[in-house]
Amino acid sequence: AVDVVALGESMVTFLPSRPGRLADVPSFDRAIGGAESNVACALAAAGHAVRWVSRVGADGFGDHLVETIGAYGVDVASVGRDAARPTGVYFRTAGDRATAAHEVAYYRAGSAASTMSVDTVDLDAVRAGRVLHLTGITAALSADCLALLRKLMAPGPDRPLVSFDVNHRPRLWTDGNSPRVLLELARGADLVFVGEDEAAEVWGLDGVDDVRAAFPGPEVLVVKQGGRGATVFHKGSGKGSGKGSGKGSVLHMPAPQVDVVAAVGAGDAFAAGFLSATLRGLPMPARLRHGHLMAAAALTVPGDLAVPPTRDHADRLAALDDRSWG
Ligand code: KDG
Repeated sequence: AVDVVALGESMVTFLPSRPGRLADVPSFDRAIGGAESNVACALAAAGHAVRWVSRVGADGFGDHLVETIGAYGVDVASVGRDAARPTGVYFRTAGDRATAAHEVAYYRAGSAASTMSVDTVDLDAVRAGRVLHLTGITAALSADCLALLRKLMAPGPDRPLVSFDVNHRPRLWTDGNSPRVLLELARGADLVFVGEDEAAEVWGLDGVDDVRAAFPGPEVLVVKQGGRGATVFHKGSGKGSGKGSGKGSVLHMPAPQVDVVAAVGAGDAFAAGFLSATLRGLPMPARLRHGHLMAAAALTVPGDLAVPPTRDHADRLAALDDRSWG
């Protein structure tokens, strides 16, 4: 049985060999990126049965993605190959240490993954897990990709629990539709991850209570607050959250303070830690702690995808007493 299916575009990522403007960086190191496969790899490393569904080109970069993600133990058998379109790639700078701002140059328009659709993707393979993890990035790739998300999220008996990370990528939204589309998609999910800053940027929402008011539907809503931690709103009716208590709850969990090397990928790692703990039926405080621990691992490496702590290691860290958690 598959625990989690993650669907989305992955790219070969080029990380700068030294800090500075994109215009000045002389060489780049190859790595991999892709929000959904980052989640899949971290979940597989934590011992879960995970499938990644996507499309890549019939090219060397496509081979590299499939082989690297497969080597994490992720099932890549449902990844389609497109002989006519390339695998997307992207370059980024190291970013400013103080502001974490970095430059990104995507080469992904017309990529193989942008042709994911209800016709090119095996819908049964996508719906086969207990959880289906999706993000707002896919909604921005093409009209076909958006239609695919809508189909997968449509209520029905074969819909798995849908986990949705808003993942607003302003550079991908050139049509001004992101506030409307991302709101619609996030409202339809069972479990939503969103950054407090992101919610302010996309919808002008101010603070965690405003965010909850905008998303009354999802059973579990996680608002990530950067170095300040995260707040989870839980309706407690059962679906998507392990055992239902029948009572709503709100819980804030501070994050461990780390020296940030690169913030990219931390949100994906957080989602993986939270989902892993959810699948294991751990209580809400432990879900948040596992999210923070995975995020800390990603924050402290240059690439998008960190080597996460093992499950045992994460359990030991999550069990540290409350004072260590700030
Ligand atoms: O969340 C990290 C991702 O943003 C990164 O790995 C690349 O998928 C990516 C994107 O679309 O920006």
